[in-house]
Amino acid sequence: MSSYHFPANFLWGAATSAYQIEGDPLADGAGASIWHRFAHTPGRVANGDTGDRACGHYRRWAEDVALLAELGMTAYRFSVAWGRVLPDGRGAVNQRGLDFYRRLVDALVERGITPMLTLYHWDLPAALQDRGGWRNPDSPAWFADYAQVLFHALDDRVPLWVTINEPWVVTIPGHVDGELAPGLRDLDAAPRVAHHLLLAHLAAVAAYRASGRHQIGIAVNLEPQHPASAALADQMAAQRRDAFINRWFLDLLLLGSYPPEMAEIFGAAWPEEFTPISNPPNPPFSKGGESSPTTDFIGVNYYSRGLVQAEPTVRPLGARRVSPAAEVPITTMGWEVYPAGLTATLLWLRERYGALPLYITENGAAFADPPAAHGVIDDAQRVDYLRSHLHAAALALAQGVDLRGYFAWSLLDNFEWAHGYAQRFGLVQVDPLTLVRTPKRSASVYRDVIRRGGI
Ligand code: IFM
Repeated sequence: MSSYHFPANFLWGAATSAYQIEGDPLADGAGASIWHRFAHTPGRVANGDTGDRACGHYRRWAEDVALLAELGMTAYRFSVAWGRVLPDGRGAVNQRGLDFYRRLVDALVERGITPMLTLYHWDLPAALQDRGGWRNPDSPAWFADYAQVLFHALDDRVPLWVTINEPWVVTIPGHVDGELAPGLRDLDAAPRVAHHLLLAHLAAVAAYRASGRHQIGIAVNLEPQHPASAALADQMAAQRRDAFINRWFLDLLLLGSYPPEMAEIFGAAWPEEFTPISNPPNPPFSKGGESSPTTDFIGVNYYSRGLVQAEPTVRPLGARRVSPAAEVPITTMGWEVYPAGLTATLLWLRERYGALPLYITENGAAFADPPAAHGVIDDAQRVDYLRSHLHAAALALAQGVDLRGYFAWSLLDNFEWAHGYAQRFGLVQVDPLTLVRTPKRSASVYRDVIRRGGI
């Protein structure tokens, strides 16, 4: 394919999340989140970095909206910090926190930029963690109550809602590996944490169906899993990892039961009653449809593929992801640049779950950018990554996949969780001292793609 025109109403955007960019996490009466607590615990985040300042977006939001407009973006995906709106996670609304998001949404709409609002991008209010967090069976109801505050305040201007970002990451790095907040190592809790996240999504969708006027979906991290060798053990490991990462959440939402591999993966820790789901009672899950009662769209966060090797000592999967061969391009996160996996993922989603609308809600790469030369940060590797993945998306569109938008991760260099500020995903550089924003060459390449509506 030498050139391709995307559909006229295709959304072109960039994505961010609250804790990663906002800074001032306790301003104006906000309650602390688990990420605030985690980052302030010595040894949890590289270099002792925290989100206290981040990109200063909480004060510079108007400048960032102007930047989105200058780059020609037609959409912007951001998340709301639950604790700004409900400092204790439940109960009284903090009007000043809510007003911050009202102003942001108003400014986006004024500029003709479609807001896509993520309700939960990992920053649970610490007060709820003190009640067990996502391990607590009440957590879906907490989430639905919080979601309704936002629906009520913003649904007239926000047409696209995402409930939860990457429930797998919340569950495994957050509750099993201890790498991300809340930093637990509680393997036995993982199936229930995941289940509560799914019930939280369903509860928010049910609330939205009662009052909302637009579209609501979920964003999942997906990557094809390939065996590292032809050995049968590696092939079986890749299949288990496919269930674990790609199918755990979507099978339940769209097919009505967990993948059979889950019981094998978790062994005694897998609750018997989870297969099939009993709550909600028998919703009309239907494979092959263009709509689903459980989600209006699927948000795809795609970065790379997994190369999988059997490794019985790694719990719970009995497998690990291995590094790609030395000659393939990799990012500074150690992730292989593998655009073909994006096309494959989009086609796989349609094949397995039906023709639901899809958005690429995150796609991007961390590289060590060169210093500016003659005023230009020539992030050539990110430019290649962007181009090749847009091409991969176009290949899926050309095969009839209902892909409706692309959100680059990320608008700004930001707080990359346990890596602190060391990993840079931005189309726009943020000077760590002055917070001055400088668009990189990838930003101008993206602007040209948007202007042309194609590649
Ligand atoms: O920065 C994260 C984001 O918060 C969730 N998806 C993956 C990105 C890169 O690691």
